[in-house]
Amino acid sequence: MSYQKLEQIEGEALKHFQQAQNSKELYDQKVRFLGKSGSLTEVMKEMGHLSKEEKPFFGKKVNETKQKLEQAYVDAEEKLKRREIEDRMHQEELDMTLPATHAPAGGPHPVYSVMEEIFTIMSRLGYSLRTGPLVERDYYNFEALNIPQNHPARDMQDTFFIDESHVLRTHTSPIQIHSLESEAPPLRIIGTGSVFRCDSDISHLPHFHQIEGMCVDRKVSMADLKGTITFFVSEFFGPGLKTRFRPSFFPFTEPSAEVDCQCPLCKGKGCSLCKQSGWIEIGGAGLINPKVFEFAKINYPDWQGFAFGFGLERMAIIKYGIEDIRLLPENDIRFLRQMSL
Ligand code: FA5
Repeated sequence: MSYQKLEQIEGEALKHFQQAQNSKELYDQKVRFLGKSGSLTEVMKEMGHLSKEEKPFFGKKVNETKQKLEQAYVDAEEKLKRREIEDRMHQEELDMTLPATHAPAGGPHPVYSVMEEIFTIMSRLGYSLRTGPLVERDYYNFEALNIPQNHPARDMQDTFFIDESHVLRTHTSPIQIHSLESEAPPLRIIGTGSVFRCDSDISHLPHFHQIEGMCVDRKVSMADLKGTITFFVSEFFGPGLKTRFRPSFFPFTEPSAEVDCQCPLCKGKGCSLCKQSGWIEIGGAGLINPKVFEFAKINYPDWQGFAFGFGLERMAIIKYGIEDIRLLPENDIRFLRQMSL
C-alpha cells in the first residue's frame, strides 16, 4: 500500500512541477510534496506499520523518491527562470520605430554669441584672432601701455592683484603688447576673453569680457578708426541704433575717444539702463600712443595704428535689451532660454 502511495506521490509531484507557470507556483508545489508537512513526510509516517525487514527497503525507496523529486524541482525551476528571461527579453525588445524621446539641447551663452558675431564681422575686414593670459604681469597690463607705477591712470581700473608684479588682467589691451612684441607689422588683430575689476552694479561686473581690436600700418588716422568702428557697430546692432564718439583719455591712445551706442530700451529718451542719458558706453578707442610703440620697439611714425576695446556684456545688453547686466553671469536657465538664439 505504502509503495503504491509513494509512486502515486512521485507521479503527481512530477506532473505539478512540470505544470507550474511561475517560480511561486513551483515553490508551492515543492512545499506540498517535499515540505515538512508535505505528502512525502506523511507517507514516511506510515513506516511504523511495516515489518522490521521491510523498513530499510521502504526507507531507501522514500529517499530515492525524495532525491528524484528534488532534482525534478531544480530542473523545473531552471526551465522556468529561462522562460521568464526569454519572456522579458521579448517584452523589452527595442522598437526602432518608436519616436525618439526629446533630448534638450544646450545653446551658446549670449556673451559667446556676441563674441562669435564680432569675429565674423571683423574677419571680413581682415582681422584675425589672438588671445593672452588672464593672469598678467604688471608690465603688460599697465607699464607697457604707458600706465606707470603710482600714476593716477591706474585708478581708472580697480585691480585684483595676485602679488606685487602680477594682476588679473583688467582689460584685453595687454594682448596688443604681446602681439606687437611677437609679430611684424602690418597687423590687424582682434583679441578677446575674460577681464576682472573690483566693480559691481547694474551696469558693472567684477568678471566680464572685452574685445580688443588693433590695426598697425604705414598710415593710419582717426578717420580709419571711426570708419572701422562705425561699420562694425552698424553691422552688429543693425542700422537702427546711432553711435557717437566722445573725446576721452586713455594713456595708451592719443587722441582717445569713448564710443557710445544709443540705448535700445528708451531709444535715446533716457531710462534707468542708460542712467537717463539715452546712451550706453560700449568701449574706448584711439590712435596708438607713440610711447606704446616705443615700449614694443616698433618704429613710429614709420608704423602707426589705432586700437579699440569694447565690453561684450555691454554689447549683449544693448543688442538684446537686457535691463540688468548681472543677469548675464547668473546663468538662470529661464533667462538663458529667452536669449536662446
Ligand atoms: C578699457 O578697458 C580700454 N582698455 C579700452 C581701450 C582699448 C581704449 C584700446 C583704447 C584703445 P574701459 O575701462 O573704458 O577701457 O573699458 C572698456 C569697456 O569695457 C567699457 O566701455 C564697458 O563697455 C566695459 N566695461 C568696463 N568695466 C566694466 C564692468 N565692470 N562690467 C562690464 N563691462 C565693463
